[in-house]
Amino acid sequence: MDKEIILITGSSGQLGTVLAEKLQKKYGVENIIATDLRENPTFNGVFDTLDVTDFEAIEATVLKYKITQIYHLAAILSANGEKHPLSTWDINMKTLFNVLEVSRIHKISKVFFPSSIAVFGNNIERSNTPQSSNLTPSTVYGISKAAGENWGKYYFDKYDLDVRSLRYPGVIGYQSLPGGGTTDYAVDIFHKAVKNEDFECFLSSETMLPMIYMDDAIRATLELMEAPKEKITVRTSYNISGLSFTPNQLASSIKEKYSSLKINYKPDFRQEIASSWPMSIDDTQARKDWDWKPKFNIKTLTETMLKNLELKYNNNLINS
Ligand code: AKB
Repeated sequence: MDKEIILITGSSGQLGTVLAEKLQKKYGVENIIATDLRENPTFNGVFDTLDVTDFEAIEATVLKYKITQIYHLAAILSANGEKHPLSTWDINMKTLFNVLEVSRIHKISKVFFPSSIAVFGNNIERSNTPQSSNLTPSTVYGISKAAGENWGKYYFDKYDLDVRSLRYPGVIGYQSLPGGGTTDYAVDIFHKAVKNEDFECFLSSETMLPMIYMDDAIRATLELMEAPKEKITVRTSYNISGLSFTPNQLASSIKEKYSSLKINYKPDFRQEIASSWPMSIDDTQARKDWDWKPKFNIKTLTETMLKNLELKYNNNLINS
């Protein structure tokens, strides 16, 4: 196997933090080039600041390190994106075009582009939402992801650039915090429980959404990226499913250990976004093409989150 040198954009984000570490273990610390807009002094490994909206900057990074693969994670998420719709579109699309173009010009072997359940909007079957649903996203973030999926396919069809993509549900992990998404409540609630603080939920108690535990999300990403090219039949983006729950169901699961946890439901603008998203996802195609199967259910997810956050807070590894 040729040596892979992997560039990650947005590496300080929720997924990037964990993915960078997993890729370092797999390919060697020196072969993972983590980048983000801002310095990350605590990052263990090779890190450069990089503004992905700047084509010359990303091209210089690709040439400097002789990059062979790119995981393009930098993006503005659903809830934050609604505060500045036009600049969200500009940033999400400009960064993607720069990554696709630099990959085409410099013959990058594989590109990973994260899509999201946000590509779905009203007019879908909300239960077991099929892979081939109509995409009528309700947020600028969702529109940028739906467009991005199609641009990925275009670069594959037209230039044979091997772009692969997953439609992530809400990702839940203890290692990092999400920023500006509609599913963020499902991480925040764990931090509040472990700190013995009350939790105010910005979604209503019965809002069912698809979620995935971090280990499953990372494993899905690596399994997709490692699958033989001929097995990838979806060149827009694969539906993947982890589990689905409501805030009420998650709270009950946490209360098995933290029985005094108090939750106040105060839906805000994010409720409308969540109500337009699927409640659960049909990921048959991912299962068929590259053997996808999630491992975590609500019980194992809750236990793992609580155990690891307790360790972190007790060792003062997180600011309380
Ligand atoms: C968000 O809530 O915006 C993200 C997502 C589902 O893509 N977590």
